[in-house]
Parts: sequence; C-alpha cells; structure tokens
Amino acid sequence: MSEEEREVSKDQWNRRTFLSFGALGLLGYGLFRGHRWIAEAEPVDGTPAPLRSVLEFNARVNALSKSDHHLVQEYPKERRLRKVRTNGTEGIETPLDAATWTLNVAAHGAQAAQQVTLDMIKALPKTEVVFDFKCIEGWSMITHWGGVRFRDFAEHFGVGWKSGSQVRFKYMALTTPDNGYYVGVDMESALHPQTILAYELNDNPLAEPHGAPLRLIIPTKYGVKNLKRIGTMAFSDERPPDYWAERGYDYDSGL
Ligand SMILES: Nc1nc2c(c(=O)[nH]1)N[C@H]1C(S)=C(S)[C@@H](COP(=O)(O)O)O[C@H]1N2
Ligand SMILES: [Mo]
Repeated sequence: MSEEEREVSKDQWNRRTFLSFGALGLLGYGLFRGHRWIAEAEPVDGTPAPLRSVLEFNARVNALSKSDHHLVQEYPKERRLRKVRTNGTEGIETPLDAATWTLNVAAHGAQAAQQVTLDMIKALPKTEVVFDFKCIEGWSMITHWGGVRFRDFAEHFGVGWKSGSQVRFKYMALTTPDNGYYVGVDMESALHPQTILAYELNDNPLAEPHGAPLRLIIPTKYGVKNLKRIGTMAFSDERPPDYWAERGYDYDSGL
C-alpha cells in the first residue's frame, strides 16, 4: 500500500457504517411519515388529498392535449400497416347480427332515445385518420380509419346536450350490444376533431375482430378506449363505468 493511500482504520469503518445506517434510518422514517401523511390526509373524491393533487396535476396536463390545437400526429396513407393486428375480444365474442344492428343512443336531457342505422351514419361527411394506434400493452401500429367525426355526428343528431343546446354532459358512455365491454370518455376528448365513429379500416368495411359495424377511434387515447362494436351510446355527468378502469388502469387513458 502506498504512502498516499490512507488505510481506513477500524474506528473509521465503524463511524461510516454508523453514519450509513443513520442515513438509511432517516430515509426510512421520512418514507414512513410521507406515507402516513398521504394515508391519513382527508380524502377528496375517495383519493387522499396529496395523491388527489397529483391526479389534478395530471388532469391539467391531459386537458392541454385534449384541446383542438393539440392534434395527434397523422401520417401519409402509404405508412399504414397492411396487416393490422387485433387485440381484445370482450363484448364481441358472439357473431355480429349485422341485419338487426343499430346504434342505440340513450335518452338524455331533452333528447329522446334514437336508433341510428349504419346508412344514416354513412350519409354524414366521411373523414379519415392515419395515426399511430397505441395499446397500453406496449405496442403501436400506424393504421388508417374511415368514418364520421363524432362532433359531426353529435351535431347532426343533436346529442350530448343537457338542456336545449347550452351545456354538454361531461361524459359519453359506450357499451357493446351485450354490455361485455364498456368505456367512459370525457366530452372534450369525444368532441376532439380526430375522434371518429369508424366503419372502415384501410379503405375496407371493418371486419368483425376490428369492431364491425362501428367502433370508436379516439387517437388522443390508448387503445382501451377505442371500443369495438358500439351498441349503446349514453351521456351523463357522472363518470360512466369503464372496463379497464375497474381493473386498475388509468380512467383517462390519455396520451
Ligand atoms: N369491444 C371491445 N373493444 C375493444 C377491446 C375489447 O376487448 N373489446 N379491446 C381494446 C383494446 S385493449 C385495444 S388495444 C383495441 C385493439 O383494436 P384492434 O383489435 O382493432 O387492433 O381495441 C379496444 N377495443
Ligand atoms: Mo389495448
């Protein structure tokens, strides 16, 4: 051992070990207090206040991406995948009864229930979107969808309003015809210009595994919210039940 390299004496070791354990102890105590602070705080909406403020911060960040000025990136049609994978079969396991299918819009506000056929939807201006569809499982794919902007649909059928045409409901609820899969979507995101009720994939009518005859395509959110085979559409101010939120995923599932 050279002169410069000082040997660490046994005393110094003990001192260092003592300090390290002391620091660990302090850290542990800090974590414990932090946890108590969160656990014992007055809950707001069922969530402890400190966590609630994190959620509120997230909501503000999400609100930024919901505004019309934040469009999801679109791609030229040539970039689309030719073979599009399918994922999720909840609520679409039974064969589709295409002959009797209608979109049931539930009564809400002053609006009576409506039965909307696919032809009525196809009669509205068609719009297309080519975007990177993202699943929470970690994969994504550039896909090309055709359909009707939800906002055009809502305007045409006068849906989503609480009273007259002044105030919108806060949420849209979609369910498959058998109620096997269901999602809730905040109205700002539903009315986003890239949100469409899709009946085509890659210029062809939707195949059953992709949600025939009509599905939601909402590029500002993860795949989970893109409900396939819409049976019923409803509106409310309360957060509608949501299949994956009930299983622990983020309700908003925004990108
Ligand atoms: N009815 C229904 N819609 C659904 C699902 C489902 O299980 N049932 N899975 C969701 C999930 S997790 C994803 S990633 C997309 C996948 O769409 P695709 O099968 O057209 O690729 O559908 C969404 N919509
Ligand atoms: Mo997904």
